[in-house]
Amino acid sequence: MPGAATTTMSNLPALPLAHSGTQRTTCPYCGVGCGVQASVDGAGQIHIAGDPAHPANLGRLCSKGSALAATTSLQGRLLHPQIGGRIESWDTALSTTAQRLKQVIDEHGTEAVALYVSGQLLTEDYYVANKLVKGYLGTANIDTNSRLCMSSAVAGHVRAFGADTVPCNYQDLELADMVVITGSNLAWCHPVVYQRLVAAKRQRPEMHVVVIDPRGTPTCDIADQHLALKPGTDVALFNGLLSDLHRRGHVDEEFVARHTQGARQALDSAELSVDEVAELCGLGIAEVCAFYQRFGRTEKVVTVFSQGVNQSSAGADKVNSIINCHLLSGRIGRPGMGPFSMTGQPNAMGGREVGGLSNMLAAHLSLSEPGHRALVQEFWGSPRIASQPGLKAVDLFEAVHSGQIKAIWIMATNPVVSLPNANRVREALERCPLVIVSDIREDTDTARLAHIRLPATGWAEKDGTVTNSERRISRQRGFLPAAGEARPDWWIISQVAQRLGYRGFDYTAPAQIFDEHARLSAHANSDDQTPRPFHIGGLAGLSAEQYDALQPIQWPVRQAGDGGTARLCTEHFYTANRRANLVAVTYRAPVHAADAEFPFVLNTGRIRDQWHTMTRTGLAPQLSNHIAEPFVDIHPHDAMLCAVREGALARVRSRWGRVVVRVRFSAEMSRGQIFIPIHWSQQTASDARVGKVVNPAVCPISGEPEFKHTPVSIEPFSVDWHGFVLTRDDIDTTALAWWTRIQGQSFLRYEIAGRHQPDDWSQWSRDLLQLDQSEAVDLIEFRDNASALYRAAVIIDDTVHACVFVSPQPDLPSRAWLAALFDQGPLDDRDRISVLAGRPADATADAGALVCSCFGVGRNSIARAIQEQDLDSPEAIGQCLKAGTNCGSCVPELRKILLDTRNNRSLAHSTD
Ligand SMILES: Nc1nc2c(c(=O)[nH]1)N[C@H]1C(S)=C(S)[C@@H](COP(=O)(O)OP(=O)(O)OC[C@H]3O[C@@H](n4cnc5c(=O)[nH]c(N)nc54)[C@H](O)[C@@H]3O)O[C@H]1N2
Ligand SMILES: Nc1nc2c(c(=O)[nH]1)N[C@H]1C(S)=C(S)[C@@H](COP(=O)(O)OP(=O)(O)OC[C@H]3O[C@@H](n4cnc5c(=O)[nH]c(N)nc54)[C@H](O)[C@@H]3O)O[C@H]1N2
Ligand code: SF4
Ligand SMILES: [Mo]
Repeated sequence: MPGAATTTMSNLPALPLAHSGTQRTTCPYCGVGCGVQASVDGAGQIHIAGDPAHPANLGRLCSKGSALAATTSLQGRLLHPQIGGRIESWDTALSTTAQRLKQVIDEHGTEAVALYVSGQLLTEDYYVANKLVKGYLGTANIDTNSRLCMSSAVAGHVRAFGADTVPCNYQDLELADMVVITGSNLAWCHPVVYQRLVAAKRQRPEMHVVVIDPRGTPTCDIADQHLALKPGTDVALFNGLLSDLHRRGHVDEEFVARHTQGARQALDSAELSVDEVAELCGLGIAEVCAFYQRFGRTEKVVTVFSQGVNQSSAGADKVNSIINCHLLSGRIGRPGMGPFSMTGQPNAMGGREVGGLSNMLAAHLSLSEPGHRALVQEFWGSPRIASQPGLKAVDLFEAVHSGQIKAIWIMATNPVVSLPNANRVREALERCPLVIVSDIREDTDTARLAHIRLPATGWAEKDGTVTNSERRISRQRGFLPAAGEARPDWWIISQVAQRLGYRGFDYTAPAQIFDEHARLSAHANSDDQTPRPFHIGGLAGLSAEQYDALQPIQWPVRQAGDGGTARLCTEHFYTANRRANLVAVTYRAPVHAADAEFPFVLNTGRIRDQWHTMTRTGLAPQLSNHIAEPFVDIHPHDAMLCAVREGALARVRSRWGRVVVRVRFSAEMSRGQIFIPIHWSQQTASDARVGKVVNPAVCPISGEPEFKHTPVSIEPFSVDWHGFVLTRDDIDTTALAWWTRIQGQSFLRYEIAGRHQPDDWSQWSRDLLQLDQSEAVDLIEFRDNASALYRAAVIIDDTVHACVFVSPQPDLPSRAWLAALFDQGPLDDRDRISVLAGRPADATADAGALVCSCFGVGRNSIARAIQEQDLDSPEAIGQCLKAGTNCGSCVPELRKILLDTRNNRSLAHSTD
C-alpha cells in the first residue's frame, strides 16, 4: 500500500506514565467543563478533587465528577486491537483498517465511507478526524453525536448571529435579575452551574427564576415560577413573548435599528395573543402574563436552554424564537443578559470549532462557500475538499441501512443506544460490510457489532483540549499510563490516514495538532470586514511546555498574551453586514401526535448520577445506587387508567419499538406524558434501551431528532414473581422474563422478574447463580409455598457470596442493608439469622436507599434524623449528616424527604 507506515515503538506517541504529584485536568462529562485535580498516592489510590483555580467550578464538583476515580479501573476496558474478536497487533489492525477502507473506496468511491464521531473526543482527535474525511477522502460524510445534542443551537446561532457563537458566560447567570431555564434540567445535568445559580440566588433572593419544562424537575427547587407547558410548544410561548414585548413597549428601538434586521417579519409571524398562547401551550392566562410582564420589565435576563429546546422537530425555530426576544429587547452582549445554550458533552463546543458536523468545515468556515473551501484546502495542502454537506446522523445511518454506505468508523459514541429508532440502527450495522469502532470499552451495544475494535485511551490517560459551554478552552492532562495497548484517538486516526497514503498526518503529539488548529482559525481571518469570531491565533505557536501549561481561556484569543474574551455579540454580529437576524418563525406541532392507539407522549432524558449509556458512570457503585433501575415516571391518574401499578413493571410501546421498565408514580408529570431515562442498554437491562421506542423525526433545519416527543402506549407487563439478587458473580439471565443490573461496591445487584414458579427453587437458584454442584457452598434457604416467597443466601467461608429474594409482589426487603453485608467481614450469628429476613435485627442499621452520593447517606438515615432531631431544613440535615454539603445535587431530594417525613408519609420505597 502506498505510503504505508509500520508501527515501531518510535512512532508510538509518548504516553504519560503515572503522573506523580497532582495533575490538573478537566472533567470528561458535562459541558460545564469543571477543573479537576487528580493524584495517585503511593498505594496506587486515585484522589479526585475540584480545582479551586478553574474559573468554571472554583473547586466544586458534582456527584459524577467526584466519583471519577471509581471509573478508571481496567474492568471491561478494551485493551488490545481486535479483528473479528481476535486480538491483533496494532500494526495488523491499522493496516487491515486502511486496507479494508481502501477496498470500499476503490469499489464504491469515497462516498461509501463514513465516520460517526462524538463530542466526547478531544479537540485534537476531532480535528484530525474531520481533516481526514473532508480534506483527504473529500466527502463530508462525517457526522457526530452532537447532531443529537447541539445542532439546533448551532443552526439557531448561525441564523441569528451569522456564526455559531455563544454570547454569554457563567457569570452572567449570577449577575442576572431574571433567569429563564427552558428545556433544561440544570440541577441534574449541569450541576455545578446550577449550584452557582443557587448560591447567587441565596445572596440575592430577589433574583427571579423561571423554569419552563413540561415536567416538574429538581431544577424547579429554586424556581419562583414553573411553566409546565405542553411539550413542543416553546415557539408559541416565545413568539407570544415577542409580541407582548412589542405591545408593551419593551422594544430597544435603538439597538434594533442599529444592530438587527428582520424585526418586522419576525413580529408579523410571531403575532399571538396571550389567550392563544395559553391555549396552545396548555397554560393559564395569568401565569403566561406574569412571565411576560416580568421578562418585559427586567433588563438583565438570561435564558438558559438545552435539550427540551434543541431535541425537537422545531429545534432550530425554538432556538431562534428565544434569541428573537433577546434581540428585540436588546438584551444581549452585556453582563447579566443573553440567550445561553448549555452544551451537553465536555467537548460539544470543540467539535463545532473543528467543524465536526457534516454541514460545517473546520474553524467555523462554511462548507457551502467556495471561498472557504478553497481556503481550508490550501491551508491543509490537501488533495481535495468536500464540496457539499454530508449526511446528518439519522440519514447517515439510513444510508448504512440501504447499503449506500458500506464502511463506517464509529468513535466515542454508542449509536445503537443513543440514536432514535435504535433497532433500525442496530439492523443497519448488522448489515454493514465494515464496522470499525474505537472505544475504551470492549463490550458496548455498538462495539458488539464491530468487525474491527480499536482501543482508545480514556480520560485519565489522554492529553488534549476541550471547550466548555462558555467557550472556555481547558487542558485535559493524563495522569495514568495507557490501559493495555490503548492509544489516543488522534494517533489511531493519523496512523490509518498515513496507511491510506495521505500526507499531513505525521503528528507525534497533540500540541502539534492544536497548533495547526489555532493557525487555521487565524488563517485569512484578519480582515476586519468579515471577521470570523472563532479565532485562537493567539494560542498558535505554543511550545510543548506552553501547551502543557495552558490555562483555561475563553475564545476568541486573537493575540498572544490576550486574556481571552468573556462575552461575544458585544458590539456587532457576524453576518456580512454585522447585524443580527431576527428570524421569522411560526409554531408547528411535533411531527407525530398522540392518538387513540398511542395516547401518551414519551419524553426521554437524564438522571442525576448516570452519564449516557453508563459505560463509565456504571462502574462507580456510589453513582449506581441513586437510581438503580430503568423506570417510567407517570402521573398516578394516568397509571390508574392504564392499570399499571406503582413498583410493578410496564411495557411502553410505540410504532418503532418497545421497552419494559419499572413504574414510578409522579405527581410532577403532567397528565398524558411519561418520562423514561436514556441510560440503560442491552448490557445493563434485558429490555430498557429506550432509543428503540423513540421516533426518528428530525428538525428540517438542524437534523436534530425529536427525542422528547414520541406517541406511546403503556400497559402492565405481567410476571408471576419479582425478585432481586446481590452476588459477587454474574448470574445466568436467560430464563428470566426481565432483569437489570448495576455495579455495587463488591457485588452486582440484579433486579429480576419471572414467569412460572419453578418446581425446584433450590435448583433454580443454583442455576441462576451458576453454582457448581460440587462447590462446597453453604446455601441457606427459606420458602413459603402458600405465599410463594423464596429466599436464599450463599455463604462461603462465613461471608455472603450471594442472596436471592423472590416474591409474587414487588414489595421486597431493602437492598441497602443486605448490600452492606458484602463489605463486612465474617458474618456473626445475628447477621446469619437476619440475612433471610432481609433486615437487621436492629432496624437503625439499615441506611436505606442512597440519596447523597458524595457522603453515602441513605433515605432511612435522613428520615430518622429528621424525626429524632426535629430537623426542619436541608441545611440542618447537612449539619447533622453532611448530606447535601458537597456537590449539593441532592438538596431538592432532601427537601422532599423533609416534606414526606414531616407529613408522616410512607418512607418505604419498593426498590431501594
Ligand atoms: N447527569 C447527567 N448529566 C448530563 C448528561 C448525562 O447523561 N447525565 N449528559 C450531558 C449531555 S450530552 C447533555 S446534551 C445535557 C442535557 O441536559 P438537559 O437538556 O438539561 O437534560 P434532558 O434530561 O435531556 O432534558 C431537559 C429537559 O427538557 C424537558 N423537555 C422535554 N420536552 C420539552 C419541551 O417541549 N419544552 C421544554 N421547554 N422542555 C422540554 C425535559 O422534561 C427535561 O427535563 O446533559 C449533560 N449532562
Ligand atoms: N432518547 C434519547 N436519546 C438520546 C438523547 C436523549 O435525550 N433522549 N440525548 C442525545 C444526546 S444529547 C447525546 S450527547 C447522546 C449521547 O450518546 P452516546 O454518545 O452514544 O453515549 P455515551 O455513552 O456517552 O457514548 C460514548 C462512548 O464513547 C466511549 N468513550 C469514552 N471515552 C472515550 C475516548 O476517549 N475515546 C473513545 N474512542 N471512546 C471513548 C464510551 O465508552 C462510550 O461507549 O445521546 C443522545 N440520545
Ligand atoms: S458539573 Fe459535574 S459532570 Fe459537569 S463538568 Fe462539573 S463535575 Fe463534571
Ligand atoms: Mo448531549
